[in-house]
Amino acid sequence: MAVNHQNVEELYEFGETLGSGHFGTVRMCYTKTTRDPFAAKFIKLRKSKTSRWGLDREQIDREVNILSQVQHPNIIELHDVFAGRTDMVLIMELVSGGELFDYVAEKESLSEEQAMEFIQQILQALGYLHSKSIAHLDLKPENIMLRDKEAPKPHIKLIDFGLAQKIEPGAEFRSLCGTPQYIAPEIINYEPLGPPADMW
Ligand code: PIT
Repeated sequence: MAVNHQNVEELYEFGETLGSGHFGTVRMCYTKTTRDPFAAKFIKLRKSKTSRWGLDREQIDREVNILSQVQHPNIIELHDVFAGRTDMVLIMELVSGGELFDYVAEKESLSEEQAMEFIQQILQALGYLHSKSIAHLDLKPENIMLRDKEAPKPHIKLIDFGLAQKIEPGAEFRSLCGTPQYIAPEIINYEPLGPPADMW
């Protein structure tokens, strides 16, 4: 996907904050012309090699590259990318049902039927990513969104490809990344990683 160097505010209007994390902030946004709704992820660029804040341009480019290679009903769609001097803005498909994490936490129990529905969709997304030699490497309930939580069978969308890697078979990739509660043993042991690290 070609990176846009125009000022993002000329084309989009921004609304409420949908979420924020280590990466920056996700805000509701609309195209100025047609009022089509999207979600905008603002990522601060690291000002200097020694700064503890922000991300390197290469890191963001890797995320954008991976997102541009994937098109699947259970994976968030990247719509547009803007690069400014201090920020990058990823314009993404809007999903407004919140995190699977909150959905499960709010319910007293999840039926086996519902758990099956969710797992099936998650595995479909992972099967697709892995068929392209892409490992997500940060799979967790916070990174699994619902398109509409009121739907009888909510539709799942994987998000956050900030740690995702294309790891061709035979290539050696090691990293100490992920979220402590969910990290696969081979990551902890600093062993070669691949798509199986997503299955832990
Ligand atoms: C939404 C609504 C929302 C969060 C997101 C999208 C986030 C998406 C996302 C984040 C990433 C990434 C790809 C997509 O690589 O509350 O529609 O870090």
